[in-house]
Amino acid sequence: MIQLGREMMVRGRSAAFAPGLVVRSMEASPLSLSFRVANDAHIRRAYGAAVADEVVAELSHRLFNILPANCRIINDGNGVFVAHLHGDDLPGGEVAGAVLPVWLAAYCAGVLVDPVDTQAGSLCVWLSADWAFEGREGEKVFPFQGGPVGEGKEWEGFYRSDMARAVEFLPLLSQPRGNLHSGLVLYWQPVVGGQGDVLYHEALCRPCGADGRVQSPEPLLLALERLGFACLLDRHVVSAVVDELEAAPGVVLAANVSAQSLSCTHLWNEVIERLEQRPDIARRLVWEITETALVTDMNRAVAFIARVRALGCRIAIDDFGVGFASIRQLLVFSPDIIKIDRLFIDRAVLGPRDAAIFRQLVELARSFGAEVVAEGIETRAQAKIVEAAGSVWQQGYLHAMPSLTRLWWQGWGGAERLEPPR
Ligand code: G
Ligand code: MN
Repeated sequence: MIQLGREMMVRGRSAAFAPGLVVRSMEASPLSLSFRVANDAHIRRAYGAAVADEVVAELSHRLFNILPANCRIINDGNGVFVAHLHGDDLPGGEVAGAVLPVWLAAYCAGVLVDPVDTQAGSLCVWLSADWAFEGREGEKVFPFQGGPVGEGKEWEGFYRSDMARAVEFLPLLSQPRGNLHSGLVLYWQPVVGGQGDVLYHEALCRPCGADGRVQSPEPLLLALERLGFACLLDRHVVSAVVDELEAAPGVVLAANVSAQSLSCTHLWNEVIERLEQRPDIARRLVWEITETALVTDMNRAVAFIARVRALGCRIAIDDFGVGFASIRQLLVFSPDIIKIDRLFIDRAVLGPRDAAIFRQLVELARSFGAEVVAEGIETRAQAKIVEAAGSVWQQGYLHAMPSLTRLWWQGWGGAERLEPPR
């Protein structure tokens, strides 16, 4: 039996929700905080209803323990629970409007990196929230960016294995950045020009296990994207890159960000604030947008890009030509830099037809007024084809392997190369 020091209100699934609680009729409360387990349907499908109910019960208790003593928490079923708060010490309407979204977003992000223990093992839970103050509805906070529950029997197994990865990795992100145990190390690889000049250095994250072994990032990144959880990793990397920019005046650095993460507006508050305070750093930061996942909320993504651009940041479209990086995306995002996926230079050396396709892609990218980068240059023959296309930047093993060494500390590519944003 769950022991609680205070009264809680229960409705609907009350018996399973929290046995032993007092059930009373509701009166109107001035402030209500409504939480939704955004991946409730996913958990229900992959682990069963009992586990999904356990998640709601555990999260309600966590919330109950930090809210004022007179709060009441109602289980609305289907992963929704609502905290009702009374009392004279509640913030006024204006204060609530300013403070609550920030607090709620931080709380929901904190829950995601603090897995919930259930009979099926630990699970990472995406909480979305909204609030109402004296009948006035507040905004939705921490909207979910993941896809719907998949079809087919195999989906459950895939979801469980993605979840196992997230449970192992996401808690590491609550460690301070720069801490070796934060689960990630950054490798660096420059984007170079014909004269050995550097456009910028790209940060490439590599997960680092408890044994200290560095792994390929791809399985983890794809698992987090499928779960809809990629934005936490992306925020961690961007923050770490901003740390580097702060430490090295003059250098231009890039971080990879999944297009999925751009719609997570509240999560970026802290990063945006830092960039607002340091325009000199914002101007030296490139956001490389990768599109291995479909953008679920294009309007939010476009608004976010406009916002970071207004701060002076540059936008690059990564892996152009594959995945969801479409020509429409170029029109919408109008990037400062377009990186042509390595697939095309790999093929370009095979024959004149593929070489022509590569050249045409370069022309297309140029017509958007962007700097063009050819990715994955491994051989002299490939570099020659790129050079023939004229003023195209290059990145790849031929020029520099991704490395832990910060080449700009040794004076390579220390200068600001990029023009101020248009
Ligand atoms: O999606 P994005 O282009 O940012 O991915 C970069 C990845 O490609 C990194 O993991 C990096 O290690 C790898 N990479 C960098 N240069 C080369 C290259 O010349 N050839 C190949 N095959 N991979 C590369
Ligand atoms: Mn990239």
